[in-house]
Amino acid sequence: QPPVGTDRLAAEVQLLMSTTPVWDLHTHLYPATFGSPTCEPTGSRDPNGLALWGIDELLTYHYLVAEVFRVVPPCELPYEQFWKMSKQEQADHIWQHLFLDRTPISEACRGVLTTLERLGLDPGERDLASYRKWFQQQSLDSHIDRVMQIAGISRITMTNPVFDDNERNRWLADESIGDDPRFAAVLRFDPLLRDWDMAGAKLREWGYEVSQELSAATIAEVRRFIRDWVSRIKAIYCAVSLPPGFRYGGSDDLTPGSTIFRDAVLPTLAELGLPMAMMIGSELQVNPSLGDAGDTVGKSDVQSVIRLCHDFPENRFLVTMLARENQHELAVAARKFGNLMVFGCWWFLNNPSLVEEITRMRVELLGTSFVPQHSDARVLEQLIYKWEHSRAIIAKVLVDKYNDVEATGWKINEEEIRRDVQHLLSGAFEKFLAR
Ligand code: RAT
Ligand code: ZN
Repeated sequence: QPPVGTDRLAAEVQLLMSTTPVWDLHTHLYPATFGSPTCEPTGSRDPNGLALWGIDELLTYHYLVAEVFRVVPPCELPYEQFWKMSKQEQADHIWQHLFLDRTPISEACRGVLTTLERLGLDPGERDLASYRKWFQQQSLDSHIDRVMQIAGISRITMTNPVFDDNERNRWLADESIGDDPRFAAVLRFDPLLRDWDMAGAKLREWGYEVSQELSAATIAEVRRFIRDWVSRIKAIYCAVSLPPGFRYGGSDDLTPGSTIFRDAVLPTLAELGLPMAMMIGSELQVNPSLGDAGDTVGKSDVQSVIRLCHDFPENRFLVTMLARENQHELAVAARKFGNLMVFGCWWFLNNPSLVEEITRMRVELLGTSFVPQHSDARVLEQLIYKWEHSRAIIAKVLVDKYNDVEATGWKINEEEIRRDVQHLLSGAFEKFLAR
């Protein structure tokens, strides 16, 4: 293969980056079998359904809820009043104040516009009624195919919180609910590590013989619970989100969360050969009136991650952190431990300036041995903008890095670019899973 020149190199990278399929390793999306609160053309609708899609869901995304309360403060529209409004009224309110009365330049606002445009609608028309009409004509199942095709997604990884009654009951009622090959399941069990009092009580209710004290018998039952659910949902990994204050102090750490992690969760996952994902740094509900939008970020402890990677060489850890301040230390930790896979620019970091800074730094420290991004999409069509925006930045960083290398006389051919892009967008994750 002939080496590619600088302009061709940029064009080649951009093309491959925008056409290579992505395996999205963390979303909050679901197949149609989980029901949807958005009305189908058939008229069917599940008010508690978990599969979110459509323009009203896009506009009421919690990132935009937080933004609208900055411009229409609660003294003008009390929180309770907003939450009492119908989804469509909330969407109208957000459209009016964030898109019409102001210029929609925040990343979450811009995302809605990119999404509309890629779906073939014209954001320039600013015609919410016509967008609604278009969405009303789509049926979810085939719309999923279309969105995945536009966004270039090969597989969507769900988040399946087993302590959520709505979700758990759906799995119990229908064993095949997760069988859609476009989606992969992930067992999420935050309360096990964050709130043992609550989690223990629930496990007892569900027929596991656990006591509040973490006796050997209790640990064995927690292991059984994890095994049962991993197998029921066919989880490809297990996951928790942890607060900035999360600490793992090694074998002497007897706090309930650490004991369960060390004695129940990690040995079970090692036995099952599944990675453990830790998303660290979300301080929950600092403003509960905002609902899902009420969480914030705090600085976390990378040393605890290092201790876990060191003490559990048989386990694999997928880790992302929410604070910008933790990113460098986490990337350095990944240089020390092959069982640590750094992934994504999570939530408040998923903004172009930060994605660029973080991706650049990670490439400089880790080459291509990390997973640059996940979407965290909660509403199906967000896959489109989250991936389009991120792919453009990852491409930009790669072009710069390739140019630096080519300046030495080392030439990079198209096959090698293809290999790197494929690795960044799906291969690194796939290989880590299969290890
Ligand atoms: O990004 C988000 O939408 C957050 O609300 C959380 O869901 C976070 O990503 C998580 O998985 O806990
Ligand atoms: Zn998430």
